Amino acid sequence: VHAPTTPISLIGVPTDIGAGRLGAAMGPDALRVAQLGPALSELGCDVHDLGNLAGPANQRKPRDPAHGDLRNFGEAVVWNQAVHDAVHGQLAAGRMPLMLGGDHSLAVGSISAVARHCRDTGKRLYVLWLDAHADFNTPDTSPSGNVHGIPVACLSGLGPRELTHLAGFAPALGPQSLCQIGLRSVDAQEKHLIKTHNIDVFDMRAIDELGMRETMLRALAPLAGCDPSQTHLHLSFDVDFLDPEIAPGTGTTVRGGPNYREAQLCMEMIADTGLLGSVDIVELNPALDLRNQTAELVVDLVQSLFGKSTLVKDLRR
Ligand code: 6HN
Ligand code: MN
Ligand code: MN
Ligand code: MN
Repeated sequence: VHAPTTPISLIGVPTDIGAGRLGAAMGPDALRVAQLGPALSELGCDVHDLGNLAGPANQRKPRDPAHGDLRNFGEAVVWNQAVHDAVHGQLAAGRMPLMLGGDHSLAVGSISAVARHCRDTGKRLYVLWLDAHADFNTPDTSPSGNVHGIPVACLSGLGPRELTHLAGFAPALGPQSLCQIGLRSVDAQEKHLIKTHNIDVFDMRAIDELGMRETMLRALAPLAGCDPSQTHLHLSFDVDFLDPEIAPGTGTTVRGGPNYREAQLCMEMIADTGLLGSVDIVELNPALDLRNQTAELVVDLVQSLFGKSTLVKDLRR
């Protein structure tokens, strides 16, 4: 596997506007402290850190019935517009955006921009969503009112228009374009929505039964034989996908996630497709981490995602 030749743009999104607790706003700097940029340069990638986007502060507003019964709704919209514009600009310039989150609400903006780019260029879009959660609540079903629990619904066309239509059309994502992996904490009403929307899900039970290799073979099967110039794979990587024993630095841990080797294999198999076009790294919360170990783990995994191989017989690196 070779490092992608597309130049990478790191984009910090320092906000926890969509989360239930503070701290994910420090995620971009924790990833920089853990040397994310240099770790990618070391592999031969061309990387530029564009710095952080700016947006409204988190005033921890209560749920607001006038705004979909969500918390910080207006602020989340402003952040997502900024994310959408930045990601769309980088894609149009032929670069690969890598979002340093920030909470998972930012995926509405990033994936809307990717969807728009794919529509503009006639590319096929496929999104892999690695997460302990489905993030498929709507404002009506959300138990928390937190915007990081609704991005998949928004991208599927369910939710407030300000978030469903960021790309200028909706839904940004059809069910054929999304696959979720690692789920183990899904609200009852989310299960209904996943079923009605026919979303492909490999939950932890599936990973237990199939193993990570077979899970990833099946998750990536729709991309078999795809022309790299016509296909765009987006990875939305919520750090709480990982088992909390190895990744404590995130706000909504759920035990029983993938271990170190399973996570590495997952990343290596995504790298092997050669189709990766954009990435979100979200929900890293340095205030809950131990000596930045979760950030360091994420950097290690992202190296695999960008072609670092543990194969002894792969003599390229
Ligand atoms: N995340 N399902 C819960 C909610 O509040 O809607 C948890 C969501 C967690 C979101 O981790 O990105
Ligand atoms: Mn998430
Ligand atoms: Mn999650
Ligand atoms: Mn592209």
